[in-house]
Amino acid sequence: MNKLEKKAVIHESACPLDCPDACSLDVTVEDGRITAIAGSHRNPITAGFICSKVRHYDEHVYHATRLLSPLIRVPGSKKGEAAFREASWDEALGLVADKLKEARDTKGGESILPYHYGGSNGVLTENSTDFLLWGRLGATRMLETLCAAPTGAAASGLYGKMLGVAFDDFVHADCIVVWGANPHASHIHLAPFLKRAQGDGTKLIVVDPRQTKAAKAADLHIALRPGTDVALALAVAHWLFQNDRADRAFLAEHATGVEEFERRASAWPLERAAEVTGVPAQDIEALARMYADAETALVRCGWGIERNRNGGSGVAAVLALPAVAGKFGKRGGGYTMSNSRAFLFRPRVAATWDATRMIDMNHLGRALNELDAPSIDVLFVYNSNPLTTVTDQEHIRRGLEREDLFTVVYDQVMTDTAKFADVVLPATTFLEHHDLRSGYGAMVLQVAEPAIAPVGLSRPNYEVFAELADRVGVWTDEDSASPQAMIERSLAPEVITALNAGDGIAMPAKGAHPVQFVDEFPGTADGKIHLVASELEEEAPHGLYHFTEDPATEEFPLALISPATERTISSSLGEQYGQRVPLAMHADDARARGIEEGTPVRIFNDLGEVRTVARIATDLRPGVVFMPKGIWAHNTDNGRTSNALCPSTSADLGKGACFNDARVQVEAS
Ligand SMILES: Nc1nc2c(c(=O)[nH]1)N[C@H]1C(S)=C(S)[C@@H](COP(=O)(O)OP(=O)(O)OC[C@H]3O[C@@H](n4cnc5c(=O)[nH]c(N)nc54)[C@H](O)[C@@H]3O)O[C@H]1N2
Ligand SMILES: Nc1nc2c(c(=O)[nH]1)N[C@H]1C(S)=C(S)[C@@H](COP(=O)(O)OP(=O)(O)OC[C@H]3O[C@@H](n4cnc5c(=O)[nH]c(N)nc54)[C@H](O)[C@@H]3O)O[C@H]1N2
Ligand code: SF4
Ligand SMILES: [Mo]
Repeated sequence: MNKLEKKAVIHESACPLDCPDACSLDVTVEDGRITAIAGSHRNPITAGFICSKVRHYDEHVYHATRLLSPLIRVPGSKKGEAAFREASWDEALGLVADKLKEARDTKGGESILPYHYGGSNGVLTENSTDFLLWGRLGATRMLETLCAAPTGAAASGLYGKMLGVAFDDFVHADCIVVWGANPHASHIHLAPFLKRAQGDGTKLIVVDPRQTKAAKAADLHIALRPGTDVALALAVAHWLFQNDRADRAFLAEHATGVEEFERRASAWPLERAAEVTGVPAQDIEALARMYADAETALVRCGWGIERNRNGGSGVAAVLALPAVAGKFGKRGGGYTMSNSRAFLFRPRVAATWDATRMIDMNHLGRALNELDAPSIDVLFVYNSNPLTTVTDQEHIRRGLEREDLFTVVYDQVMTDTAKFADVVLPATTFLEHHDLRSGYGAMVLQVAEPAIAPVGLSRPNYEVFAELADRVGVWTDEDSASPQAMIERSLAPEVITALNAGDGIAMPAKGAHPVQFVDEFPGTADGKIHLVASELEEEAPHGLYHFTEDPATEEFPLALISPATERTISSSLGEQYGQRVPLAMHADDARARGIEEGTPVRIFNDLGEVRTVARIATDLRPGVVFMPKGIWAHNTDNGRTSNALCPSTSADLGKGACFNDARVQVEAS
């Protein structure tokens, strides 16, 4: 070790985790080891602070469950038991390459299923050499439906995905509606701006079945039943039209489908909406009035709206409100949702992989157990932990237990899914490899270079997929796995120039503070807002803005919701939290079942059961129970998690997963 390496060195980095904020980081390295991670000011939104998850990310990097070498399942051991022996990369990749070639040559490339999501990954570690390999093997493709599919469809249909209001422009609004979002857990850098705005007199409204931190601080909390946002938003729209608070001049100039939208909204007088949403009619009216009265009003539309049968229509109805009320055209007015379109990436290799069959990632259980012609014989999981994060968990577990399925899991730590693998491959973390990441809240693009050498024998995705491509004979001399070449392939030359000028960080060419309808307009073909977009109308099984009743039955009356918490990012970092996670429920629901704080409970429906203890919650409405997303087998008494109870049904748009449509019964056990 030379002297330089012994000194503390601060490396600039960027957080690539699945979080809207895209923080810029200062990573302190001493003797080749990370000793501190702090927020920097390079991305202004970071403002020098970061979440505790990433402040302690070194605990993930050096965790006891960190994968340090390739592993091969011990012959005769049961899948799921995690009985492995260490292997060299050469042996492990040799085995994987043989299985891939055998599958392609005997049953065709479609018998291979790459399962990936890329929640914690940028341009270089997802959709780069991996897609080149899968495309050339002709593997089965995967429709991405776990997250943001309904919001994406609705935003594209209505606005052609217009960029939203920047977090630091929230202070210019007089009224902010946080609708189905949980800033204090899921995008913490919005929270200080909400607080500042409230300090300056801005009214805050929160629409959420739970009393989140934002809801506690709000002037009005609308604790609606999950899955009823479409009814609530249409009732608000109807009230605006009826009370002459709609901006008809704006609509005439900038929107299509106005008459039809008004007609559909008119089906939702306050009383009907009150019945469906479980929110008193006067509260719905108060929401409409506060929103209409505000000179500058802003909707922060989150992902909590989409994860149910009515999710697409719910998001569309919420996004229609600023158009109906004429709230665009002022700094801090309009809406914000995902800003992932702030940077346009060039079509990557994915564009050339378009002929093979596609399966819905939310139907992994079905794909592994029931698909034929051909069946899935090789499953390659990376950038994802599906046994934990995907619905219909028992079905997936049965698939993973198949002795005739060859499963590869490529991850940083020994996840629940990895325990079922035949071959486990060790991946680097973002502090050990190159990546390029754009935020989806903050409008910023950042290069992240390695701060430390790979831990153990771990290797970055772009190298491993390139080597596999070579081993199966589909790598060519024109291909490159060098970070620089991959960046050049992904970005337009002017973006690369901006990145170089900014020393690894770039803002959108138009700036990071767009005012909607002043310097940012709908990206639809005619530049207008399509309130009843024909493609959405065609896609939604019962038409856009249709309300499908609650799936609760007498047998399974309670709505189980499973949104994010501050401790983990989806299931990432869950290896650090081994504690039992309780089921939160309202005192009335508990009392009716003879359950008290700490009572062991069985939560069940037709799909499965979870055993843990009850926690009596004061932040839930009766009829709604809560167990977070991303918890691991070690967090419950029977190794099953919320997704064991979530159906693999689809939302009305984008085929989005319906995590919050789980309906369950709970009993003391
Ligand atoms: N700490 C942390 N941050 C994260 C993540 C994480 O796991 N942990 N995940 C990241 C990812 S992948 C995503 S997609 C985003 C998600 O970020 P958010 O948009 O905040 O989404 P969720 O946490 O799914 O849900 C937000 C809120 O919606 C409420 N909700 C549930 N059902 C309904 C409903 O039917 N209607 C309404 N109006 N509200 C409802 C929930 O109670 C929750 O408080 O956050 C990202 N940031
Ligand atoms: N019940 C319920 N379930 C949900 C949700 C919900 O609301 N409720 N929300 C859903 C949402 S919004 C999302 S986005 C999904 C996310 O679900 P997943 O896509 O499964 O995301 P993570 O759980 O973060 O898992 C990512 C895995 O990739 C690994 N990884 C990270 N970087 C790399 C890398 O460079 N290389 C390799 N090989 N591996 C890497 C991490 O260690 C981690 O194990 O979960 C969904 N699941
Ligand atoms: S997870 Fe989000 S808040 Fe935490 S450091 Fe990363 S970008 Fe920032
Ligand atoms: Mo997500």
